[in-house]
Amino acid sequence: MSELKGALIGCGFFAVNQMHGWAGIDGVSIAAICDRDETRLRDMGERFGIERRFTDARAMLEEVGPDFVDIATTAPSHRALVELAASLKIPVICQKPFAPSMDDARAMVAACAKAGVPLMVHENFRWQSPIQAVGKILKDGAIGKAFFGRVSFRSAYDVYSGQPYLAEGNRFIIEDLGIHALDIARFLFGDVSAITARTARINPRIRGEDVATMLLAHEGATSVVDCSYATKLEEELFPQTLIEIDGTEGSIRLGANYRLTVTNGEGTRHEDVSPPLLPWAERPWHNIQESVAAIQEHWVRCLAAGTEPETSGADNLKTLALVEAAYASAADGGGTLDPNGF
Ligand code: NAD
Ligand code: 89V
Repeated sequence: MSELKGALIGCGFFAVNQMHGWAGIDGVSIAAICDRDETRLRDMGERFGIERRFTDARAMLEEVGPDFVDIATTAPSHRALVELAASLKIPVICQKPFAPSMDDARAMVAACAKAGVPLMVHENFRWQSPIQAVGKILKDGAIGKAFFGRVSFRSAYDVYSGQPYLAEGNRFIIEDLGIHALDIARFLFGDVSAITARTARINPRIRGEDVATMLLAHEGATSVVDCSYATKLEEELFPQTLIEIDGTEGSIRLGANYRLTVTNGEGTRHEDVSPPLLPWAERPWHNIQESVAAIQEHWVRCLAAGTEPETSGADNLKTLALVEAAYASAADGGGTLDPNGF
């Protein structure tokens, strides 16, 4: 099979993980990179030995003609870049948050559908191996039918030094981090018919909300999705997502430090489901880094098989609608809203 030739746009803070992830997948190479910032472009090119460097995305895509493009820029640039890729019939991966508005997100999905090119949102948290382990136990029926769930991410880690833009926007935690937790809730419990949300800003040095508590109605189950960057704990757990599920026949807990507990009619068992530390990864980011490699492998498999990625653009519209509905609910003092109307 000939090598899959990729191109990457955006050589910032997170793209380094994406470059490492691609380097670890047999049969894929990144042929060219692009960033408007020449220093970042040069640094990334030197670090990964990429000679073909561009400051203009169109020039890169037209000259290089990649088999796919990986967009690692922040949300305001996504629509123009995804539509550019679609116009050139290049399959495209786009980082989360997919778009700053539902209109932009729908336009990107429509552009790729019209062009007949695959579109995957890099919504990687559900690909963390501890979360996949929880999903498999649930799907296998070990605790019967889930009727309650909690997806929780609470931390006081300084995310602002690596990603200064997180402190600057009117929106913060739901859009940046809650979006992952909401997607995990969809992954585990299915789509959502109602949501209510409350938010707070605890850290006075940032602009947006850094705490959010959301209540979701799924078919047959209720879940709580809560996230905070203002929670000072005895042990800092960044960036672990903790999960609780109660089912008709038992329960699952993904606790601190990846301790999995499953209780059902057979008793209770414990398992350490720590993610592997990939050779290029660094604690504490290694669970996220592992999920980057996992979602990229999923993309390569889907491209080869001609199947739709789990977190396709169309699928991600539902996660993004939860984000929009959560902000609308919080602005309304916690009213209950149907995300399908967003
Ligand atoms: P960043 O600001 O550090 O990097 C973005 C880069 O894109 C910058 O270097 C900028 O110059 C470049 N860029 C922007 N528009 C461009 C354009 N039109 N053409 C060429 N280059 C352009 O941002 P970051 O922290 O790396 O985050 C990037 C995205 O990744 C964000 O959407 C963020 O939410 C997401 N992210 C995802 C995860 C995850 O686990 N999935 C983790 C962190 C960040
Ligand atoms: O995954 C993310 O989107 C990151 C972080 C984990 C820091 O919130 O921005």
